[in-house]
This record gives sequence, structure tokens and C-alpha cells, in this order.
Amino acid sequence: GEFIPYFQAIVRSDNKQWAGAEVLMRWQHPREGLVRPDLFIPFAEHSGLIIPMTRSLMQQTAILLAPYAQHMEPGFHLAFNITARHCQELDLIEDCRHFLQAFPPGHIKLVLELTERELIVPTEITHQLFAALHELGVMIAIDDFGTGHSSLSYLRTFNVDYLKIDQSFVAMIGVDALSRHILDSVIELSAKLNLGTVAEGVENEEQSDYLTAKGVEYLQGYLFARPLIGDQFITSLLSRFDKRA
Ligand code: G
Ligand code: G
Ligand code: MN
Repeated sequence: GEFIPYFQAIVRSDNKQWAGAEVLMRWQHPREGLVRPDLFIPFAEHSGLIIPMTRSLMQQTAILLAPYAQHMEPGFHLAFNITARHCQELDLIEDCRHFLQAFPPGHIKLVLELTERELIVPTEITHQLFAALHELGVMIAIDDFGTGHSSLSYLRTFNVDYLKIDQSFVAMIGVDALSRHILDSVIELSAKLNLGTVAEGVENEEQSDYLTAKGVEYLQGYLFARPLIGDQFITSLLSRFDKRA
């Protein structure tokens, strides 16, 4: 019960309204306080505990957020980080089904973020898994895109819907021309492959304006919202929704 969800909003670039959120795990340690995931996720992965921990994170998120579904726009994204190893287990299908069942039918989109840093080995299981997830309407995003080495066939094999451009590329905006060309190529590739694009780590207006002008659909970063604990996320969600209504 010490591993809890934090939520970071993802905005639509054209109107900057909340279009979804990424669920980020935190360890609320009784003595150490809040522990960042980079300090414990590697151990959780190594021990295999990451699978029940992620399941618990999905359950906690459904309990916290489902009562507020009507304050989320239709198609609101809720994204979880999933490790490659988790994709070798068909249990993930049931976890996703349960999560979706907690919300009004068709109201939200469940997104699984798979990091590009660890590639999923295609097996009979992954084939079955991704077909079933697709059937359920679960969307797949490649996280930290540009930092790993996924091929075009990899993106096709796993039926990818979104690319999340790594924050290291966003940080290149306004720095030098060469870096910007690299970023531009990643955005163009995403558009040519007909994938949705999310830029991570957006911290200032210059980055936001640049990415919006380049047609990146979704933005995430401290400029819009920090990762928030459940209560704060819900309060912020409600106040925004009320202003629009
Ligand atoms: O949350 P932060 O803001 O500190 O995230 C640091 C790293 O930990 C990121 O790479 C993020 O993808 C990863 N991370 C956060 N939550 C989870 C999770 O629930 N599962 C996995 N596998 N990784 C996570
Ligand atoms: O899952 P992923 O590897 O994309 O994790 C996102 C990480 O980036 C989390 O650690 C999150 O806290 C962090 N993050 C989110 N927004 C920003 C930002 O605007 N700037 C920086 N430096 N980090 C961010
Ligand atoms: Mn992520």
C-alpha cells in the first residue's frame, strides 16, 4: 500500500486543455518520504514485483478517478507505464479489462506506454496480447521515443498509436540548429507513420509554441502541470471542467 499513483496532465496543443494524464508511481515510504521511481523501479523490475505493483496502480487509479469520469472530456487518456516483461503475460489483458470496466463505457481511453529503451521480443504471447488489447480498444504509445532503437517494423508489429518524444529532444529547442533538425525529423516521422504525437518535458512557452506550430498534437510538462497526488489532480480537474461548462 506504499506504492501510490501520481498524475501528470497531458494537454491538447491547440487549446491547452487537459486531454488526459500519465499515471506515475511513487513510493510513499514511512521513513524516507516520497521516493522517486528511478530509485525503485529497476529493483521492482528485476524482482518481478513490477507486475503486481502495476496492477495495484491501475486498481488504485480506477478507484480514485472513476467517480470523476463525468468531469473528463470524452476520450480522456489515462496512460500507464508498462515494462517489456509485463508484455509476456496475458494477465495484462484482464488488468486492462477491469480498469476499463470501472469507467462509463467508451468514456476514457486506456493507453499503455512502452519504453523504447527496452524492446519487446515478439512471441506467440505478445502476438495474442496485442491482438486482445487492440480488441479492447487499448492504445499503445512508445515512450522516450528517439532514445532507443525501435525500427519501423517494430512499430507496426505492436500496432503503435502514439509516439512520446523524449524530453531530451524537447530540451533541444532553441539550443542549436542541428539539434532542432533531429527533433523535426522525429516529428515528421511520426506524422508520416500516421501516429499521434506527444511531446514530454515541455517547460517553457518557446518549446510549447514550437511544438504546436510543428503540429505535435499533445504536450506534457511542468509548463502545464507537475505530477500531482490524487486529491490535487482531482481538484484541478474539477476546477478546469467547471470553468469550461
Ligand atoms: O515519475 P518520474 O516522474 O520521476 O518517472 C521516472 C521514470 O519512472 C520514468 O521513466 C517513468 O516512465 C518511470 N515510471 C514511473 N511510474 C512508473 C510505473 O508505474 N511503471 C514503470 N514501469 N515505470 C514507471
Ligand atoms: O515515463 P517517462 O519516462 O516519460 O517519465 C516522465 C518523467 O519526466 C517523470 O519523471 C516526470 O516527473 C518527468 N517530467 C515530467 N514533466 C517534466 C518536465 O517538464 N521537465 C522535466 N525535466 N521532467 C519532467
Ligand atoms: Mn511514460
